[in-house]
Amino acid sequence: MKNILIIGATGQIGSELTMKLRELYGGANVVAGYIPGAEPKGELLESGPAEICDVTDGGQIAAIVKKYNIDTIYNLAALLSVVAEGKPLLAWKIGIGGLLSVLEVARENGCAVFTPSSIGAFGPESPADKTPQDTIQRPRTIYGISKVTTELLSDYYHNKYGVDTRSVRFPGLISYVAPPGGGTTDYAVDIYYSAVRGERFVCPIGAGTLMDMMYMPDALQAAVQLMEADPARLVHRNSFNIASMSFAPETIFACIKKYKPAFEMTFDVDPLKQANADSWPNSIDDTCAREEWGWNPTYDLDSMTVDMLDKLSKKLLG
Ligand code: VAH
Repeated sequence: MKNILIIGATGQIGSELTMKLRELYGGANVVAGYIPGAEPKGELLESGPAEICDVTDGGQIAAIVKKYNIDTIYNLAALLSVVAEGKPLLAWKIGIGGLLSVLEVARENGCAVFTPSSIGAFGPESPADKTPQDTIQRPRTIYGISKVTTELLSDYYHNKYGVDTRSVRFPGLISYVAPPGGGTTDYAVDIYYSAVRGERFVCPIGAGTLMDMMYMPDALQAAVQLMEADPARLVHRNSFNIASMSFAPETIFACIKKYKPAFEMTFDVDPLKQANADSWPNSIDDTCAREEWGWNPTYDLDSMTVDMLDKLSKKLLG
């Protein structure tokens, strides 16, 4: 039986991953780690244990690992690309200082560790179309630099100490439960909120800007499936390219408009977000994930749009 700690359990990914893992492994076996000011609420609070867990405090992590006999840590604590660019030292402290705390606790206690990377780990020199699993990575953002370092440190702890570290390079994640936390791809979430509220959407990303995106259910499945994969099959570990769809703003707008004919969009490009987006892949090659652990997404843009509009209508309009 798995005993799991999720660090960052009330964030965009964590709030849904915690519930999925509790369904799979039992509520009592999945500890929601959070920081003061981001306390778990409602079903997340009532469905299992929760502990204050500051990713930069190795002692706090170790105490929780021992208290609950944790064997798997999902480390989701991070500042996303836009917020990180405004607070680079904090982004590094959380992303890398925090990761080292987690890896040291995992090394001392025999825990497996999942720490997400991102398509933001690629840069302008990386091939932009069908970006390969193994290629040059020289991102220009502190977010991307921290994600490349995350990949290298996670591999280091596996190769040197045998820690079972695994990771995927998430694209932009789209969900309706918890809002994203200040990323370049947030527009692909915000556009659905505008459509359901009957508001014109002002898009901060320019027309024609392709980015990989993924619906949250597929992202959660990827994390769980990778951590359950047979280690003997893994040629790679940190970090797997995974992909499901790639689109530009006008494409997602046109898809939504099929179901919301009155929906309108204009552009007001945010230079920082656009610079990030321009430095990231247009599409990525996820052959290795498919071959090594059976990655196979289920949602495309149309089925995601139908589900997002349905779920947000119930959430926002009752
Ligand atoms: C961000 N949503 O925009 C994140 C993601 C690929 C982008 O890592 O920062």
